[in-house]
Amino acid sequence: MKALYPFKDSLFEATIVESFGRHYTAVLADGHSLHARPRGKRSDCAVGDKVQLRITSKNEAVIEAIAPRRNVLMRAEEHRSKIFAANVDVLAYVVAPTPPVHDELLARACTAALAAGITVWFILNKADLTETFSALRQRMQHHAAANSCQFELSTRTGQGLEVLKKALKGKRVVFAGQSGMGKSTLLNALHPQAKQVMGELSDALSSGKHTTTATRMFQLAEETELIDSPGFQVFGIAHLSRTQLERGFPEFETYAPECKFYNCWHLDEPGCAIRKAVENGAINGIRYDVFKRLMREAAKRLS
Ligand SMILES: Nc1nc2c(ncn2[C@@H]2O[C@H](COP(=O)(O)OP(=O)(O)OP(=O)(O)O)[C@@H](O)[C@H]2O)c(=O)[nH]1
Ligand SMILES: [Mg+2]
Ligand SMILES: [Zn+2]
Repeated sequence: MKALYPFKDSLFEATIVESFGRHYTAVLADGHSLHARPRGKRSDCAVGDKVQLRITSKNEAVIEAIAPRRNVLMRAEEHRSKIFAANVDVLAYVVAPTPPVHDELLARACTAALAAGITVWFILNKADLTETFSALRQRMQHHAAANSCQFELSTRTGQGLEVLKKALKGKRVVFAGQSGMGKSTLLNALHPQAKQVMGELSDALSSGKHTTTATRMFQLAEETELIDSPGFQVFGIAHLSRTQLERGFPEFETYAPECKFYNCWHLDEPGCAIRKAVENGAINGIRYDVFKRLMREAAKRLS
């Protein structure tokens, strides 16, 4: 670090590797890490961002600028928004037989990713819970249209980890999902130096608290980066347009052109081909129910 101090007030390129509220950790090209804070009140910087830093003291820097992004994975409620990560290749949505999967939360997060052009994978963890795992597999089939790849594994037994590792090669992947699914445990299994704190399931569920509170990126290999993120209980998608929202339901695309009205919202309109596809089982009813809730929410916001 000493070597940098004489460069006080010079500008450096860096990557944000950790965020916790308005606190960030940034890493310079030579591997040095610094505590970085945004200039002014804004804190719209995220893990994965390339930034320009002004070094202010030995371990401190101010974020002067954020480089243009390829994409962002974010959520937005009415009055606040949160960027999980920037410039990512894949959202790996982690589920398990326990705690129970929340279908709407899953659909919301995947819709946000797909709308941003980010590929979605499903990670079905805790395969060692053999009695309940097949029910999970069945449930996840409903959402099959939203993902491009599905992995079954157990961080406890190590089953399936090698297959996932191969797929991760060369990608920047965000592990996200509800609390208690085993994201941090998986990160530790893939990257033993990660040392992410893991929670007791009972704690996570009864207190509503999340074990992981900061978003952190780990380098697995030269071009492979894994991001652990805090579990969530809400996932607002107020930032998405109607068209973006529809991108979260790619299985509708085949049928939508047959709707009677060109501008069909697929809600109560007569002659809706999506509703018909739900009735005859071609589109999953749970997914359609979630879609309706998201569309009604969007209709209120956009009207
Ligand atoms: N049976 C079983 N339990 C697992 C497995 N992986 C993780 N767990 C357990 O699941 C619990 C939650 O794990 P975490 O890794 O803290 O979960 P998380 O998704 O990071 O949770 P948050 O940080 O709160 O979002 C812990 O008690 C783990 O031991 C697995 O493969 N099998
Ligand atoms: Mg965690
Ligand atoms: Zn329609």
